[in-house]
Amino acid sequence: TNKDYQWYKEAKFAMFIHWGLYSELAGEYEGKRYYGINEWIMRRAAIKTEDYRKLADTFNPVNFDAEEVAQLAVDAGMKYLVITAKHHDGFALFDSKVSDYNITNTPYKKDIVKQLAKACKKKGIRFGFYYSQMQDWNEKDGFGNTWEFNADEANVQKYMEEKALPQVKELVTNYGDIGCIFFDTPGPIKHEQVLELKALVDKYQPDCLINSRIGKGLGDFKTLGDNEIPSEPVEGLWETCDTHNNTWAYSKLDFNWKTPKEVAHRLIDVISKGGNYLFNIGPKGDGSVPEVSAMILRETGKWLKKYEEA
Ligand code: FUL
Repeated sequence: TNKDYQWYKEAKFAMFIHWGLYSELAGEYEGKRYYGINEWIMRRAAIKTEDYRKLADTFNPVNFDAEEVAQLAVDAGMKYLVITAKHHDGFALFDSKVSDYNITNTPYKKDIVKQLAKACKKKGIRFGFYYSQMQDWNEKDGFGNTWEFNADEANVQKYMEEKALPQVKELVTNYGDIGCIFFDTPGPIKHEQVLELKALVDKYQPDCLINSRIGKGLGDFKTLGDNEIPSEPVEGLWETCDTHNNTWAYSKLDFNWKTPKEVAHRLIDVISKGGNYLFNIGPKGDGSVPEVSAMILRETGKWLKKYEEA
């Protein structure tokens, strides 16, 4: 890449945040428990769009404090933060004119992406977002909702033109400098579709770094597999995304936390092989960061400080 990537090379440690309507369900739907990745609960429980959308009527994360979250990242020694602006469920955590399926149409109303972008700027760390460019289970033309829509009839190009591209445009034009974008699950994306998406980002944010999950090998840096730590050094710019238990989004059923020592160990492992470590937390439906996640981050930060002083 010929973009300014020096900051990314030096960053080493970053915060990933998976947060959305699924956080409200926290691993349980209609009395049934779904262990494992909770951000996939809509698919795993085959919830119809009409029913899943009802979660927006009660989503009211009054305990969310953007500055506190950004401060937590700073305290841990992290240099950038990436939040799920729109995950596979299709719900936008930002004020979108493109689709009314967004945070402003919840009791909470306030733009979460805007608050976090501002808080990161204030605290001196870079801001980035996650955007699911192909999978959108809320749209019949999006990719992935096979339990309700007929995949053969989906017009993914239409979905790209009417939702993904215009929403990404909103994200790269309304929120100041975007350090990086984490696209995900490109699936059946076509070469031309990747080029169009990339051109859009490059036009408005020429230095914004795009990850490899945009598809077709066209990213500026490589995101390895989920929770993957390579056994050997990797060439070029890359990151490992890693979560602190067995889910990215909050689940009340998951207590399989990594200890601060394990997190520090994984961080060092990744850094020593030349990568960045994007460590994930999942705020609860009410917006608060689970106490254990906060503890892990603070303890890891303390450990790093000691190491720097030595
Ligand atoms: C995956 C997604 O499908 C997961 O839900 C999560 O967002 C992870 C980081 O990427 O492929």
